[in-house]
Formats: sequence, structure tokens, C-alpha cells
Amino acid sequence: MKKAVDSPPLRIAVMAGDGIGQEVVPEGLRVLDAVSRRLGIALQFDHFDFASCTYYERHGQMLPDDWKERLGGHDALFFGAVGWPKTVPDHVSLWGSLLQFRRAFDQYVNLRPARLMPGVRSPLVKRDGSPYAAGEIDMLIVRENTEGEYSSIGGRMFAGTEREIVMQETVMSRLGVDRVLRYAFELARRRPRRHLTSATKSNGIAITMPFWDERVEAIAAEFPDVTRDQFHIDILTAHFVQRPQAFDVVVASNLFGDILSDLGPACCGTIGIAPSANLNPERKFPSLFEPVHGSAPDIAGKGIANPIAQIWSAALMLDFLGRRDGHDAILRGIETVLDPASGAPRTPDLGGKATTADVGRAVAECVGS
Ligand code: GGG
Repeated sequence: MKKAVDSPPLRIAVMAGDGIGQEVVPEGLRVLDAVSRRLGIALQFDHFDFASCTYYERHGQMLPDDWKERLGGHDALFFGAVGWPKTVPDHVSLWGSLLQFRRAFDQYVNLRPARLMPGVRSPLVKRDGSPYAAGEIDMLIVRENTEGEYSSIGGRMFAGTEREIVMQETVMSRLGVDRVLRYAFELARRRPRRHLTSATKSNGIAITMPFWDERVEAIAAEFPDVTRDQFHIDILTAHFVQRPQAFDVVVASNLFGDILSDLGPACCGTIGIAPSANLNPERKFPSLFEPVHGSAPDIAGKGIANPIAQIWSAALMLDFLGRRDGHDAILRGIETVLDPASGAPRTPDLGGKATTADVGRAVAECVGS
């Protein structure tokens, strides 16, 4: 049923970025349009061509000088993917765009769900050889998003000589670590299993990681109802593969979280459906919603990218903006389309032959009806 739109629109800044970002973002918007009509959620989309390597090629920088003013007044940023290494080195494109947003808008939580969805097969099997069922793998990876190993403190000396030296410091602040840990504990407290796993490497990285562990211990005292464990990152990746069902909320530093949040979705069949939310939980600044996957130059332009990660990111965006109904409608649409019984189209990463637009249309139809 169509409902009247009566509140001021949520203002969404749209940046499709590079590669398959250009293909999956329109499908995210298609589904948002459908949910907006169905539930009367007023949305205003403002499109920007920056934060892309194409923009860089024209302007010599990833963002215009006034990007904070142009984006800052929005309720959320809806982002595709960045990176086109043929023309711009990856560290230039990433540091010139996404990492600027995360820092300037203090998006200190990167929330990345990894859930085995109906109709998707995990490449993993249980110890007894049986397959995982939908929902049996269901974790939320919380990645620290503004400091840690992704620091800009360091440098290069004696470049190009035999004495060349490079250094990059890991930065952990008590404020930065405590706030992301608190977010993760709060999240765990609201889930049935109430369990939190922390990724560390305090045996090898013997200054910052013991500090991380200390802060986990300290913040845990505020959450006696949440059980917890902690693993070194190396064995934790093995546990993800051998017993992914053991994990509920997993909290990690910037780099470890980045790695785990590709591995978690891969354990759930494909990273083509994995969404992410870069959150400023206090809502002082806009939060950013993007798929976990990147620009995928190998398949860009072929129209075969799976748009579900982008569409699911749109659902996370609506949830964060207070429209849980919109989130739920989109998730139901995704689940219906992924269920083979629906006969809906599937992209090649899920064994089908459908195009990006076929899948986007199928989800939009479910959401709109
Ligand atoms: N949509 C995600 C994207 O474009 N990722 C590119 C990338 O390299 N990201 C690294 C990161 O998230 O830190």
C-alpha cells in the first residue's frame, strides 16, 4: 500500500565511485526508490562525481576543496567503491577519499555483518562433513575505523638509495579504542548470544596490542552480562574457517577488522552480498554506507557484479536513520531473491547468469509489492 510522504526528506549524498561502484549503486537507488514509495519514506538523492579515480584524472585530486561543506549537511553518504589502479595508485585513491570521510566525519565504527543467507552455500563444511544452514553463521564484525594501523604517521627517508628507510606507526588512543569497544559490547548485549570476541596479536605486536587487550578487560567490567573470548589474529582466521558458527560480535583494530570482514563474508559464500556501515554513532556527522567489496576492475563494465551488498548497505542506512521498517522490507526482498525457490535471477558469483540490473530489479519488485 502506498503511504503519504509527510516528513522532510532524508538527504542522501550518492557517490558511485569507481569500477563496479558505477553499476551497483544504481541498483541500490532503485531499491531505495521502491521502499520509499511503498513505505512513504521521503528520500532526496544528491549525486556527486568525486571520490573516484575518474575525478582524480580530471582534477589531480580525489575530492574538491570544499567537500566537507558539500557533504556535511547530508543525513548519510551512500558510497559504491573506490580504486582504479591502472590510473591511480590504490593508496592515493583510498587515502584521498574513503579514509578522509571516515576521519573527518568521525565514523569510528565500521560495522560489517557476515551472515549465511538462505539460498547461498558456504564453501565451508562442518567437522562431520555436513553443510552450514542459513543463519548458522551469523556474526557482526566491528572494525575500529579512524586510527590503528591505518595511520598517517610515518615517512620515507633516503628514498631510492641503499639506506632507504620507511616507517608507519600504529596509533591507538584510549578514547579511540574505548569508544569502539563500548559500541561492540553494547551491540553484543542486544543479541541473543551476548558474546564478544576480540582480535589481538599481543604476543608479536607487543606495545599497541597489549594496550588493546587491557582496554577490552577494562570495558568488559561495564558489561558483566556479555561473555567474551580473545584470539590472536592468526589463529582467529583459522577458527573463522573451521568453526564460523562460534562467533557473534567480533571486534578488531582497523587492519585486523578489514581482513576479518572480507574473510567472514567469504565464509558465507560470497563477498558480493556483504554490506558495511561506517558509523558516527552520535550522529554529529553523516555516516557512510558502502559494500565491503571494492571496485573489482576484473569484472567492471561487464554488468555482472552482484548488487546485493550495495542494496543491503542501503538497508543498513535506513535502519541507522530510524527507518527499521525500510531495513526489514529490503532484507525480506533480498532473502526472497536469494531463495532458489523464488526462481529469481542470480549473478555469476552465486552460480547464475543474470546481470546486475536483473537482480536489482528483482529485489525492487519484491520490496515494492
Ligand atoms: N566499497 C569499499 C571499497 O571501495 N573499498 C576499497 C578499499 O580498498 N577499502 C579498504 C578499506 O575499507 O579500508
